[in-house]
Amino acid sequence: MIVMSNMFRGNPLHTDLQKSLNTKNSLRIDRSDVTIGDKRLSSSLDNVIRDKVIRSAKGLLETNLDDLFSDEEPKNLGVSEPTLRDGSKCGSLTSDASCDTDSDCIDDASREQRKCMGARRFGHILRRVLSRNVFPNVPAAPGMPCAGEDRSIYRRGARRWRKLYRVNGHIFQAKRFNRRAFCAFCQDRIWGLGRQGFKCIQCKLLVHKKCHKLVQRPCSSEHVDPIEVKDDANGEGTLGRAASVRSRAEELPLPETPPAPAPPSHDLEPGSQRQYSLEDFELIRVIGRGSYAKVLMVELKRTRRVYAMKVIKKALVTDDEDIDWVQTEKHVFETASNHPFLVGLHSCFQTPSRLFFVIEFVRGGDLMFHMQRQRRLPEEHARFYAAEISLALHFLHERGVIYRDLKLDNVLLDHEGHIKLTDYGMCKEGVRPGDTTSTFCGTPNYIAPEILRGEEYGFSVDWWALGVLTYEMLAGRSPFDLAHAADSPDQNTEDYLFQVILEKTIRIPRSLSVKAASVLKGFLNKNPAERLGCCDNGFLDIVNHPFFKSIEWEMLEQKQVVPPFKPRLEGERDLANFPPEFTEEPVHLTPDLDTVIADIDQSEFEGFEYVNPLLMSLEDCV
Ligand code: C58
Repeated sequence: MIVMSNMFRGNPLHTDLQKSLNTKNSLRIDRSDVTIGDKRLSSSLDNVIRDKVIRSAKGLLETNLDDLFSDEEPKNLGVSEPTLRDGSKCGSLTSDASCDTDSDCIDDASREQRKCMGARRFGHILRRVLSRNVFPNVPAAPGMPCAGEDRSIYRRGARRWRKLYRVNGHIFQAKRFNRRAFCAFCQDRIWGLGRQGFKCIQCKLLVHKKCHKLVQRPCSSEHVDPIEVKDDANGEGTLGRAASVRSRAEELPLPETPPAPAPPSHDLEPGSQRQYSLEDFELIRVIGRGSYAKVLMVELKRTRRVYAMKVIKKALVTDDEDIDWVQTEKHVFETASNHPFLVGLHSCFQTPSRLFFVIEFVRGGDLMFHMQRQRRLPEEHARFYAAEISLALHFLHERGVIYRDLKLDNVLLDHEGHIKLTDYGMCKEGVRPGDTTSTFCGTPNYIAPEILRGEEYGFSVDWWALGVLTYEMLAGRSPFDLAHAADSPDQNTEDYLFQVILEKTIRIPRSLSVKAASVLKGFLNKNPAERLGCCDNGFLDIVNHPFFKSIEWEMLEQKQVVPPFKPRLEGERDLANFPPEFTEEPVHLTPDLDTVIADIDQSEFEGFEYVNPLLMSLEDCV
């Protein structure tokens, strides 16, 4: 199944720019059932790409992640000057949204008629500290826990979603191996990333996923020393994996033992932790849509504070791998918390048909919206955004996460003009330096050549995407601009775009400085081994690149550098910076259908509920 968020936005004022910046469908291919939107991949890509894509897709399963929250306290620091030159209000935009289900779909005509959102009043009370980070305390350094932060909360629940498979008395659980491990059945190494092997939770026997049903040796229920040895320098595989064939016939999901009781919270009396539910929120607007998710702007009724709410239909995530990505999303929220340039999570809850992530709200809109109004950015501005994004990416990479969906729409601006990345739904976690993965996913315009070539890839794909995004900021169009191909049906396809990404020499506009041209060439090197940020010195090569010479990286990470542009926000609920294309989309959620719910195994989602305890205690104070 390939998943994609067809989110086209078009601003009639800048149609060419729009066309050029667009091509923004996030896609993911799981297993061999490959379609892009309503197109079968086989008819959409040439054979070579198709075969590679399918090979990649068969290999590994996905994980995903998602969003966070934010806040909107007007901070009177007197730091940023408004620099918006264009005072015009937003125009109508088009969206080619591929709906998560038909019931939530809106038709093309109504999409095209979307207008600007009106201004609304924010009824929040927010503390200064929260406008910086997710938690009310400032961590010693980005990524460090805040005082009183209980990190185990992120893992609660997520663990319980693992399925168990019973064979011959063994109870196998899919597992990711950090060390070299060998299959007790076929003796071969258990290769690859992701949950490539199974481990019996009783006797600890390790086997390939593909071998687990063939295991003859019964489970002794006694601990058998697993064949697991320390990794060595050459530990990474160059051989392809055999496609693991999955059959559900003998898989018996078992109830798992309940998780250990949560350690006491520092902020609350035990048992006083409140859960949220849909009734606690007023749904204000649809603000975004992806293949798996719809994103709403909501207000917590009790505090009148505003959040982004990512809504996922359970029916879309009911197989193992998809559940994995929901887990990954939660894990990445954990990783992302306390980093100034990544959105944070407020809470999670569910209804019979849906999962809800309540995310800190970042109210300055996204870079796509700002680019649509500015056409192209001065180098100084692009440098600032590229540098903050680099810090966010580097932070994720250091923690084993490939972001995989960097694009203008996912770069949000807070009220001061600092960036925050949102949508962890495409992330891959558990990646060590030198590790690679092979899932075909991303947003077409930003997909790195190594993904298209079906190669194994690592963090390099994020630096490529940063190259594409920086090019867009500086040139006002995509480096793979298909605007001129618009009238030729052959050239207006995803296949053609992929061919261009793979083969076309990227032309840098002459108007750009030598340093800007050099940084773009560095990031947009089609060979990941030579790409800026991917060589021996890694991130240091970016830090030391002449284009970033004026950046004071430490100050930047502390949010001590004044952003070049401050979103103009009239009131606390000013929506003028938001993309208008969803304005007329009904904000309600369709009623749960018994027939749909009957097919959902609710046990898969046990433990999804979560409340960020520090945020909640904060709410209690206000
Ligand atoms: C913004 N591109 S996660 C709208 N879309 C989204 N906004 C936010 N998170 C997400 N504060 C999305 C999407 C996700 C996955 C599916 C695709 C869309 C978000 C998170 C936190 C604000 C937004 C544009 C926008 C930015 C700000 C306000 C309104 C719209």
